[in-house]
Amino acid sequence: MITAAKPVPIQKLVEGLRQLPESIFDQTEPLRKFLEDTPVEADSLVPYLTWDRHHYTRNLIDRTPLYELMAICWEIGQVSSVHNHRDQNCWMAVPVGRLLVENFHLVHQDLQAGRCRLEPLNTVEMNPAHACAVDLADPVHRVVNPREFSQRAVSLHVYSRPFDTCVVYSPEQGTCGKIQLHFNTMFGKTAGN
Ligand code: 2CO
Ligand code: FE2
Repeated sequence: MITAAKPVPIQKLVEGLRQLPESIFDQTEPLRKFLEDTPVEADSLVPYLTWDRHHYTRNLIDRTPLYELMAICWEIGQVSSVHNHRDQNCWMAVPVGRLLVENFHLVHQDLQAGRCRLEPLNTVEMNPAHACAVDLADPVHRVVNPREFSQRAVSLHVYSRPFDTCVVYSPEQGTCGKIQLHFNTMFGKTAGN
């Protein structure tokens, strides 16, 4: 019989991440499996949850030189831009609700000229039983909380190493540009960035 792992408080996940050897963060599957095998109790995330009806919120939970861990809160119908992760590894788990990751293949990019060409690749669902990793071969994606899922969602993101800018793309317009990323809260307190 397959039994789902018992959810743990977020602090347990942080302790676990801090104990992992640095080399784990250079691969994708071991940490994806670790996140799937270490589901997080929704109640323990309450200090990190903020909601904004205009945009998903980014809430930093832990950061070391090696990785950052954040909770992202998605109202019904919210989507991210299509974007990259600056060549960093990324893993996402969804302790609350369900989300879709839409992946794109970047056919061409000229950041100086602000031009790009993208093709849709595939769509993957993330939920409490399924964590995912961004594929470094095709790292451009957007996250969607579809209106028809009819519920808020919370995702946990591990980025290694931390990054605070990314490139956003418009597949329709064929344009791209670099943006700065901000936190709504850091370590449970309103962020002043
Ligand atoms: N990468 C986006 C961010 O950090 C969230 S979309 O999922 O990776 O704001
Ligand atoms: Fe992302």
